Amino acid sequence: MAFRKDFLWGGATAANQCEGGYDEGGRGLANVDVVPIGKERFPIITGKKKMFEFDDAYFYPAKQAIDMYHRYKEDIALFAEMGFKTYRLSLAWSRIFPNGDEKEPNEEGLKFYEDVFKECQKYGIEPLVTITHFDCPMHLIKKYGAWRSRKLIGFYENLCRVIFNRYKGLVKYWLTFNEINMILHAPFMGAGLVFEEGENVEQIKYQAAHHELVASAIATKIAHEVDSENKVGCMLAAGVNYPYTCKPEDVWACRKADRKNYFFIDVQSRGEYPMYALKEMEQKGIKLEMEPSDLELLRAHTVDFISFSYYSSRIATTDPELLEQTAGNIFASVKNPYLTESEWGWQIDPLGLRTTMNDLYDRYQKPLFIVENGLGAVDTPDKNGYVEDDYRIEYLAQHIQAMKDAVELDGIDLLGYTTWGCIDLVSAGTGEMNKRYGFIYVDRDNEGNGTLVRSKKKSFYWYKKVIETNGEDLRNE
Ligand code: P53
Repeated sequence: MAFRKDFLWGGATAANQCEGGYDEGGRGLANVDVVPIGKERFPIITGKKKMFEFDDAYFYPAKQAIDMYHRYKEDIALFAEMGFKTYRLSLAWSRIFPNGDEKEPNEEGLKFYEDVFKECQKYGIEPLVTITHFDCPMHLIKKYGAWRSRKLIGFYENLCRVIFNRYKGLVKYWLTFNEINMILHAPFMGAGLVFEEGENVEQIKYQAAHHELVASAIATKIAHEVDSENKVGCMLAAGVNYPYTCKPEDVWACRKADRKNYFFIDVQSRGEYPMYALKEMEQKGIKLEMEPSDLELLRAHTVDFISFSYYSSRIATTDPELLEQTAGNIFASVKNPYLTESEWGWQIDPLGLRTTMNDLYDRYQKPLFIVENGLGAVDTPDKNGYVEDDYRIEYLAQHIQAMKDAVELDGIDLLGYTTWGCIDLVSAGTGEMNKRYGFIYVDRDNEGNGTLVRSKKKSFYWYKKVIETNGEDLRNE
């Protein structure tokens, strides 16, 4: 058998993409609420255009999302029916600290997640909790400039202290920051950063990243102190880079592109800034402000496991024409002529998952956890809400086969696998509802119309069987 007996099969969601209830239970506003669907979304999530309030001219899909705030019992029951061993979800920071800088937490917010975890416990589902999945309270953005400010470390620390104590015994798997490298690619969505004309954007991003890295180390420290059972992971938007050609310059560009991402995990897992990063910052004139204890904290409190999302491999090139074509994408994505792609142009590369896993395992020698993987596609339900999503089954089966190879043939220690958007939810990149990843269909469209009724897709029954056989039977009947 390829996978360990206690392999954690499941699915993943994020608070802002599924909960809705944005102004209920005393919740405060966050960056992830004020990002509309439409062509303004990209300049906003990348911090180029400021939007700090709702504007009636736009539609904000996160306000209601799929209303999981009110329907979580029904949804968790469906996850249990599929046999989930784990459910990855995130906390909305602004439910627990509506402004972010209060001394005392909001009891209603804390109670909400306690109820969710108890619901999971009822079915023997182990929660895997992302402490922040892109969200930052708006008040912290307006008053302190979000993660630009060192003060955020203290506010995040308060959040961690509260949740680790409150959920002791209910939760033991924690991720500190979702896709921590997203701060470089979508800095407003990822870390609440916006930039003024003429500012040194790189300096600000790396300083903010330093604050997150220190905050992550502190979180790890407290988690271990509060409960020795706690396991803390980092989380990377992963996807190995390939050189576009074997031209040495392309190979070098590829090495640099991988390092740009691995840099974060080098700090979180090895406990120190890698020399190549320090040198590059020096050359770019980036000067990090640090407190004397920072490096010691980073060294002493490294993560227990390495988690990551994987959707696709990437391509690195030095060809100016090709580079031109990729401007305006969150991740540069030159087309790989050997791969097919999704309806959103994301290239499909199961073997790339095995390569990525090997890269990470060679580099860190810590257990891996795949916490996001899946296919965003248009689904066409019949009148009962049933979707014949063979394309999704095929994508997932190929990726599970690749991870099986990585475990069985390469000897990688893999803790679990949670598919992204196990129930249809709002897309982070585009704000669309029609870009669906789920085993469970949700009746809602891009404009917010629909009954929100849930129904099972073909992949629901398929994934149930995959879990039942611990990944042995991947056939699509
Ligand atoms: P959507 C871009 C590239 C890689 C991962 O993405 C990304 C993104 C952001 O779009 O984010 C992760 O919804 C993220 C999830 C997100 C998921 O990938 O744009 O952790 O919040 O929904 C899929 O199709």
